[in-house]
Amino acid sequence: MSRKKIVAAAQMGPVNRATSRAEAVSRMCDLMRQAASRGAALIVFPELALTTFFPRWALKHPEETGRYFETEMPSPEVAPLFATARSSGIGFYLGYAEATPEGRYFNTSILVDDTGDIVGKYRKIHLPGHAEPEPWRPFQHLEKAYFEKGDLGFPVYETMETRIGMCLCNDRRWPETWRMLGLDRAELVLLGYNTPAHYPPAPEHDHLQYFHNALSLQAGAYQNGVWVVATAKAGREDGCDLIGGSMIVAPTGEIAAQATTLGDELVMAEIDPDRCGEIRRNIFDFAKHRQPDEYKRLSEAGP
Ligand code: CDT
Repeated sequence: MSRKKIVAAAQMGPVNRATSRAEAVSRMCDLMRQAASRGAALIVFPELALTTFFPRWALKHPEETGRYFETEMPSPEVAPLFATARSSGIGFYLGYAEATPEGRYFNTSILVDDTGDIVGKYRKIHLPGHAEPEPWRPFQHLEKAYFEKGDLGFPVYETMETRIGMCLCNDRRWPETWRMLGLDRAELVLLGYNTPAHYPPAPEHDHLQYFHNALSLQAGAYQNGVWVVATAKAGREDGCDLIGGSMIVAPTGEIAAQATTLGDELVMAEIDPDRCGEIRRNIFDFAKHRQPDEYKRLSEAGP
């Protein structure tokens, strides 16, 4: 039986500090309804989709950052997203800031199936930026201050007839992320991102931000034979420009669909999980061609 399905990247324009969660969720429900009406089975929202990208400010943690974290999922404000998913019969990926009952803080994504049940969770492992405020920067990137490194590894979930893995933003730049998911036979990798157009430590690379996004996604897809749905929060958010470029990538590394704006926009394509075999039975047949004995340094501390 065919496992083909239509998937959607729900790119979002800015969610400013002054934007309420209810407004953000209402925009997300609109995107979800539109995607479902166009036949989508699964929709992918950005990293930290419910709020502004608050690590760009030096705030007292958790006193001032607390308002950006979710202590329950779904909260009453986020519940309409689950209700819309259930009534539309569409699954979703959502990135948000998670505060646990024990007072731990993670940059998290969840996978919700087409009946509205949470079936998977990922906590971001590659936290970029810095742990202390750096006043010389035009904006901060304090993920290392506000979040703990994820403690769930790189799980792959079998749901909606597909093996689905997740990651978040900076994770996509690391080949280890993709290989961990590939080794666990993921067929579809979902990810959300917030990528500033300006990178203060190396501004000479600013013009490469879209290229490096596509390069990472296409290489990760091809080298592991997986489909990818990658979704940006884009545009000028609280004065900081975020790249767009949300896309769906095939296991061959080809871009199947791509955003053309910096606002709320659906990027959709039909995917066939069975096509992963085109790569995995051939050039990247891991069982036949990988040489793990030669890769031992990969699990040691570097450089
Ligand atoms: N959110 C996130 O991980 N953003 C980073 C920005 C560059 S590192 C400061 C990214 O890899 O896109």
